[in-house]
Amino acid sequence: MSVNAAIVGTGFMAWVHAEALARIGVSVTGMVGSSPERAAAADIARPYNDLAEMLADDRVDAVHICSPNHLHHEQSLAALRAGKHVICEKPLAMTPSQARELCDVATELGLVNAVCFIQRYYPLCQEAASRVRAGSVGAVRLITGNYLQDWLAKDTDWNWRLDPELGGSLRVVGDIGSHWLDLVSFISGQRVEAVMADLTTLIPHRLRPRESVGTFAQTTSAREPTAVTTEDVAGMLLRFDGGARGVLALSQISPGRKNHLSFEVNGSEASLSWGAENPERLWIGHRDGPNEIQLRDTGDYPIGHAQGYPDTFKALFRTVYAAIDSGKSPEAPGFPTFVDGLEQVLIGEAIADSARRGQWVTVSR
Ligand code: SOE
Repeated sequence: MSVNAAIVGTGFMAWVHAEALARIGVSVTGMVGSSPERAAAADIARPYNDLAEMLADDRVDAVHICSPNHLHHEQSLAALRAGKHVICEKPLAMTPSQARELCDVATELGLVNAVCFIQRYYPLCQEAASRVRAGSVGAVRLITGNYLQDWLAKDTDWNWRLDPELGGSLRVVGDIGSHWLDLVSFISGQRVEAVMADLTTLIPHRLRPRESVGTFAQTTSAREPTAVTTEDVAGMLLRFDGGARGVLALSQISPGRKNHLSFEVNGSEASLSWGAENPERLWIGHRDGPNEIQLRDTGDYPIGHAQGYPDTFKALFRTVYAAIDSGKSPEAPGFPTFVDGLEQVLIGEAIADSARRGQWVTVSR
């Protein structure tokens, strides 16, 4: 491809983005971290001295924002204003007004914008969405599921996401709940209208390492006791605008659950169930007649040759870079955009408000 990318961030996500870009043939001109030394140590691409130097590089068509959450708004805005297309990790921003500003600026400048809600790009999630659209599931009535992880299950586990200044005041909701909520809206075609949420910090004190620790990583660095305010678990009831009801559980402290996103959609005619840790199978349930298991048979690899998490980034970036190659944002982008990023920030606000007040809250759009 004749377009070039650059990456902001040096952690797990920066590495995932760089690998997916290489796989679709987009070259990376360089990367920027919190310091040139950190960027050099990450050894993913040539380090720039700072964001300004990256944005002044005319070879860069698109910027990938893979930094800690509190920087997403400022860095995305700077990239858009420098005329770059932007692919941002979630959450798009820390507040609705920041997220709205990014949507407005991207639209005004006609630049391609995307948020990495990559779960949509598992082929069987695309299949589930097509089945709902085609009517074979009937009217969607109930959507249940969870997103459970265990990488923060011990009081010695630490990552910048635990610090509200860097990760935001919502943790499991913003970090993993947003993926689930985006996915089930994509599949069902229904938006979350109202929430009743319960957020709990079950490990209120952690032993924070003095040195920073990467996502899913461990350290032996010296530690100091630190109070934690962001939620370890979340439970919620959901009302969708097409009439469906939902029940969701989220956790980053569930031993044995590494990256366990799963959903079940019950429609008037059939049910669909899928999980990201076993992504090659879609369960299709029937009231009359035998239930079915559909094996993935679309995507890059032939059936029986497992595809997974890294392939979702490849599939997302392929559609985003087709738009970037054309030079402007499509009228109806088929990929998740800043508008979808804003949507999750707004739902997050309603979830936080509901948990605070102990009552149902309507998502305010
Ligand atoms: C950590 O919880 C994390 O890397 C998330 O930030 C990602 O969005 C998710 O895809 C995997 O887990």
